[in-house]
Amino acid sequence: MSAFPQDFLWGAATAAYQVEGGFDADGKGPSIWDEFAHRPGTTYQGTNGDVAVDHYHRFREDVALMGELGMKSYRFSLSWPRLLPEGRGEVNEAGVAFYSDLIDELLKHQIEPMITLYHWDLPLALQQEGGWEVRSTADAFVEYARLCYQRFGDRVKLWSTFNETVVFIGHGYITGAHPPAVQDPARALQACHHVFVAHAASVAAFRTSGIDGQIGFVNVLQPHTPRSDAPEDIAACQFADGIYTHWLYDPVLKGEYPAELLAQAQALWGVPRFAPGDADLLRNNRCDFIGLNFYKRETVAANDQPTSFNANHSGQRGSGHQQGKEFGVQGLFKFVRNPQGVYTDWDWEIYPQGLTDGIMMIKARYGDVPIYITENGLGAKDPIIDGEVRDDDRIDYLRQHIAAIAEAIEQGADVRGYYPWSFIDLLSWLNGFQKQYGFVYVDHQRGLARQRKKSFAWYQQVIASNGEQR
Ligand code: BGP
Repeated sequence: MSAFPQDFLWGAATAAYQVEGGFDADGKGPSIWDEFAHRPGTTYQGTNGDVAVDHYHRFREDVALMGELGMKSYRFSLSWPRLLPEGRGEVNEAGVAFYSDLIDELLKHQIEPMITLYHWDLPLALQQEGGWEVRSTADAFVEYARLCYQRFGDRVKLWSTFNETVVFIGHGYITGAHPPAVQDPARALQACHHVFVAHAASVAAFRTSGIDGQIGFVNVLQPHTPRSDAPEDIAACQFADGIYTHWLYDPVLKGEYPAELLAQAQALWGVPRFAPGDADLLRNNRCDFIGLNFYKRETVAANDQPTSFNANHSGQRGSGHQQGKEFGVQGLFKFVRNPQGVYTDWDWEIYPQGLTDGIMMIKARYGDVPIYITENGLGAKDPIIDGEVRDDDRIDYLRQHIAAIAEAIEQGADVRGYYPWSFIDLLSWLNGFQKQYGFVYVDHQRGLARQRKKSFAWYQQVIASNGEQR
């Protein structure tokens, strides 16, 4: 018998900026990524999302492929500036119509939409007013969320507010690799606080909207393992858990920051500053579910040098182990290469057991919260042999991770869905189109023609057998 419940949501995921294109079509406003990627030197070979894979114009063809694959659910994000070009105020009805048509098309194929409200493409107009560093952006987010509930809530039951705070705040405000390219941990923590406030206030708005659905938050799941049994490596590992997990999960699942770390951050940098009512807002608006994006684990060692920040997207292809920018705090921890580890070409350790362990760690700390695996996948340059995209490595990767989820379910975790990243080959934020993740290949030499990969037929059979044949 399958480990997976009958109503398990076998899906796949994408994000607006990475697939849609149509960056200035039909009244869409610019986002911070439109502006950033147009600056020379910011992305791999200057690639950007102007056209991406043109899903904006080809969504019917793409949804037909999703239907053929047998997907039960599709996780995608909405572009805030496509709906509200200035971030607030006037609504772009053409943008509403696009998402409305996409949702209808999905439902026509019996595919349950799962919406992410924020996958990093902040309206540029709001960045010009201070972005996440100012509280008014959180207010604008709630206005945007309400608009989405009103227009799409009759058909969409699964919502999440934010995707991966650790990445867009960490790279946006510590390493500077993502927009707005700031390098200041204190500013990062205040911006992050406004994200939590925006999340909690939009959960509150969801609860009063009358939508018969669930709302959650999507985080990177990055398990840590100490390099050795030495007490200093174990302590370093616990500290990494505190920063990469507790800081980011506690506010949305427990409704409060981890007390000790909060006290340390406030003593060191004076942030995050709370406005009156913030603590209650967080406490009263916890998530219905948590989305976990799992790609890799990190091995952690003690460090007597300044600690660096490091998350998905830091690594360049074949650069050896990725290095992040410094937090500016002496001697906390560092990530090191695991000599026994198997790594992707982008130096992300492949460690499926980490997914089981990570899910069980979430259950142990936060109780029986429903879980969706909202991203998981292998970024690789796929081989094309005799015209076929033979992505056997991806099949292997996904197979092992599906087994890891089955294991967690058998151990009692409430996992309700699996969304491999990604449905289709799309734009990797900093790596252009060379880092592929999809079941569907896009031929950039032949007018963005779609082609099913070997993994497409494989995943079709996984879904049809509810995970038994893999
Ligand atoms: C996650 C993001 C996705 C996607 C994925 C792969 O962190 O949520 O949007 O980009 O990582 O990352 P990359 O394209 O850098 O390999």
